[in-house]
Amino acid sequence: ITGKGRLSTDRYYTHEEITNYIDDLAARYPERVYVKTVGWSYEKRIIKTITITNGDRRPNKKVIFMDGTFHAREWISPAAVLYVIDQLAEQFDQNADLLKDYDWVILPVVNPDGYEHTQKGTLARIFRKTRQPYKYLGQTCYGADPNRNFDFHWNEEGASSTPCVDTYAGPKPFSEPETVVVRDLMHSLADRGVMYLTIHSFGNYLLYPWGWTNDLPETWMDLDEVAKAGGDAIEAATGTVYAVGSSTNVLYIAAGASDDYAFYAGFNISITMELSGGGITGFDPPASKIDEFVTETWIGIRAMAEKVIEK
Ligand code: ING
Ligand code: ZN
Repeated sequence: ITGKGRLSTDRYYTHEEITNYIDDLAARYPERVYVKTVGWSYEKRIIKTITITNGDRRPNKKVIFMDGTFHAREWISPAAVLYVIDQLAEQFDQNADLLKDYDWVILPVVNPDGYEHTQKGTLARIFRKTRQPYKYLGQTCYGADPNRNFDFHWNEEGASSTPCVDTYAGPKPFSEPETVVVRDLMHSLADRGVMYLTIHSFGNYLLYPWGWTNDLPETWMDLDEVAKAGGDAIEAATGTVYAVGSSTNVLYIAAGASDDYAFYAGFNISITMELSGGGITGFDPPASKIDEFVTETWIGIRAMAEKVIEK
């Protein structure tokens, strides 16, 4: 069902299907939905954003920026991001409050090379990083961790300098074309940007800065209030419990992540959401679970957006 018609939540989409899906939405709702090419991956796959508006064409509206698929194996991430797109674009009448003063800029697949790679078999299925090759001790290892590659306290904590490790920070900050794309988007949106959401899996966490230090930002209570609104809404609706807190305090220390960078760049609310897991590895919920997981994710995202909008 590539292209035409409603999103299917009974299977995972390829990068090409995701691209076709958002292109098709833009064609069907030209007054409210735009797709823009924002760059190319290392292997020259196209990277696009979809912007969803209410069509009033008011300039300089506030912005909620969301992305997915930083990590190749976290397949529920693009599925959840597509569901948010579906709700905002197709179920517009029920969600008009979320678009009145805000445009949503959404990048469903940050790391298309990695995502495509994970569709090439059982071993490839658990691959995390980008696909730029790096030589190390006579062998070639692929990719840097895009969520350790941002230039904010880069490689200081919770990242590796060894190319063959899953949390390889890269040879320098922004060594990966994919993170450059996200960085440039963040800076272009920062003056209008109110909330940054990045969708990972798994573990049911709502994480906020800092990831690079144990210290909390001065405005941590604002971050906590928004993240808790998301967690509370999900628990009330489904019983799933999300742990809420700073990345370092709730999960582990990690410098160079996108949420720290977005917060530093001017997004006052910046949250990493780790969705529900499934399958043997946790990264592989069966297709029969997609609908349940993306629906609960949307409940949380909607509640966080409402909290930001009411503030
Ligand atoms: N988890 C995130 C990671 O990149 C994270 C958790 C986010 C840590 C932000 C620090 C800052 O390790 C997954 N599953 O990728
Ligand atoms: Zn991740």
